[in-house]
Amino acid sequence: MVTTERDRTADELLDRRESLMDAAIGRLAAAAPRAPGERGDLARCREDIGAHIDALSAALRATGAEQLGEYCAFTAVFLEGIGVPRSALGAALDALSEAIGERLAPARSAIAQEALAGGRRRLDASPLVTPAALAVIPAAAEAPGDAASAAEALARAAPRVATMSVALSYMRRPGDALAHGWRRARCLEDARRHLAELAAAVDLEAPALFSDYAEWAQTLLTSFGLDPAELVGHLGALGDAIAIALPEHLAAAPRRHLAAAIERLTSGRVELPSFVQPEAPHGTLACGYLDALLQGNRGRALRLIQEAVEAGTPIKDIYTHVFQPCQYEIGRLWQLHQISVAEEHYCTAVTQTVLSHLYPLVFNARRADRRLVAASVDGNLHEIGVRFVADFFEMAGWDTFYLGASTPAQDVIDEVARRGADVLAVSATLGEHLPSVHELIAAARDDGRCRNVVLLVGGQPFRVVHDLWRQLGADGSAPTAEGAVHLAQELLVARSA
Ligand code: B12
Repeated sequence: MVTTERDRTADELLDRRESLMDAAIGRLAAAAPRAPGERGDLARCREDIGAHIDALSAALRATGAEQLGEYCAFTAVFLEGIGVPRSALGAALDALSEAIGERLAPARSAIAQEALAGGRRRLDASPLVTPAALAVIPAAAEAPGDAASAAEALARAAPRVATMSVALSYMRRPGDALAHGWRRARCLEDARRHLAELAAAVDLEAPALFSDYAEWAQTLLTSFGLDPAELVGHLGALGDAIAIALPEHLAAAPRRHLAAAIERLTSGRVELPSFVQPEAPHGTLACGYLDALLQGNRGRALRLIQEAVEAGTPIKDIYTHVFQPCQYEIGRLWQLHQISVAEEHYCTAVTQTVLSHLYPLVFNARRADRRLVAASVDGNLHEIGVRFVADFFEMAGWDTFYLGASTPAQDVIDEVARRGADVLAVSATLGEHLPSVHELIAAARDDGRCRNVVLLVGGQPFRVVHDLWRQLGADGSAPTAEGAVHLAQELLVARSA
């Protein structure tokens, strides 16, 4: 690859980043002693100048002034959203240009200053960022138009769509940008997460998956005090950004999924009732156990379960009616911002310990001469659901090999072959785990050693869309561990008939 003078200038800008930031901020402070912009925050402004240098350097390597113009437009929208006038960004870019003139050799400073001036001119356009204005901006990365599917196009365009959607949202609801302040970078992260979940749902043509995710996100965000209209607005902006970034035939499906999610969010208040109810089967025990967890009293939690077992409560009932609803409730309380991540970790760890105390009872069933390998798919850190599945098979007399969280596909397959498993149980929790499930199932199908193995999938997404397993190429799914055992037995009988 040929290194041009533009590339060398781009390198030098990064090498001299710190000194350029100092020089530019010095000029700004001298011009307006109290504050550049109206933030009175020189340190923050210095960081912004660092970001401008990075953008300029990237633009010199890639598409040039147009890319920098897009960066300037988005930055101006962000800054206006938090009360910093566009003129302040212009002043910062001018100060940077002067600093470049002062610190770089003339030939290179001319290259950098010319590119900067091109981007800077974009600030004079009005309005700065609208769908129409964005439409004429060439795609920064690979054009997604030749993508094989809407999901692939969405994945490729995701970084650009995320930025565009946040800029549009803030432009339409500047009050949000103001309220978010410097936490607005979180909004970009959220947009990327929305897009990953959207791509997974689009890939499987399962709008319910994305609507379910949107409902979850709405509850989470509003528990942090955000206005419910904010997510609705952001999903709308995502749809508009997708309409701009993707050709019409590829934009249609994601836009339909977004419309369905918006419809769900706006058709009534999203309620999230407790998973632990005293009137439910074993509800009193579940309430007591949850209380012990939340009080940080693991001795009492363990005693309650041991007493229930001694009084004859079936182990399976304790799994189904105590541990599972309590784990879901812990998740709900975290989602509603009522307990911390640390409290969630504590409660989960206690339940794992209590589960281990029940193992003498779990492992004493009559043997069935069947073998199960059970694992959470690569990337899935949730291990208790699939542990339940393994334990229910164990209680049915199977020899079980429970591999735990996030297991790489090839290792799972090798283990299935090594153990001579009759059934493989794979667990996913988030929509974004589904591509890995797909890959694992496809790899198992391709491996001659797994030819006779029954492939089951399960976990939260499969509880939302009941026939999702078909699209992923599995043999079946069940919403519960108990159901998984019955299904496996049925499928094995059908196979041997
Ligand atoms: C504990 C927990 C964690 C722990 C897990 C630790 C561990 N050692 O397992 C940690 C901290 C790692 C974690 C991380 C995250 N978590 Co979490 N987590 C939970 C929590 C509170 C409990 C999970 C659990 O134990 N469930 C109990 C089991 C028994 O239920 P289950 O998994 O549904 O399994 C049953 C069935 O689904 C089925 N089943 C399961 N697998 C299989 C397989 C087969 C083959 C079959 C047939 C059936 C089957 O049978 C099981 C038994 O009946 C849940 C709450 C919830 N609702 O589950 C949130 C929850 C799942 N987590 C959530 C989130 C958002 C996250 C994070 C993204 C948070 C973050 N920002 O980092 C990360 C993602 C990590 C990742 N990459 O996977 C959300 C997901 C929301 C969503 N729809 O997107 C939830 C729902 C919390 C909430 N209410 O907001 N989490």
